[in-house]
Amino acid sequence: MHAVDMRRRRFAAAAAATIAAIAGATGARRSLAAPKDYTVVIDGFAFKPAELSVARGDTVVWRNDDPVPHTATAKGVFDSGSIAAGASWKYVAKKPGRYPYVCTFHPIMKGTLVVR
Ligand SMILES: [Cu+2]
Repeated sequence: MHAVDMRRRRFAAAAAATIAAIAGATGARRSLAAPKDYTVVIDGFAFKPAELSVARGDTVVWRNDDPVPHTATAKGVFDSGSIAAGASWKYVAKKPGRYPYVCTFHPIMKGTLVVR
């Protein structure tokens, strides 16, 4: 084997190791921003908090503490359907944006989900 080929091989191996190290560091940074869980409590015919800001990939749980069913409905984006008294509904935020939502049974109940 020629010396030039050996040098080329060594260079390729070093480059591959550098790329692997960069990929590893990037992976570590990503895991620091692990998805979070948030809860919106439905209580007294109100969403609490009324406005919630989450990152894409985070999970939002609406928990109905009222004695009657409610929904969390942002037309065309998400719709819990009827959440029975004492039950909850889970949604994973997907697309960044600002999404006002209502309870379709009691449209005076309003909330906003902001996805960053
Ligand atoms: Cu309601």
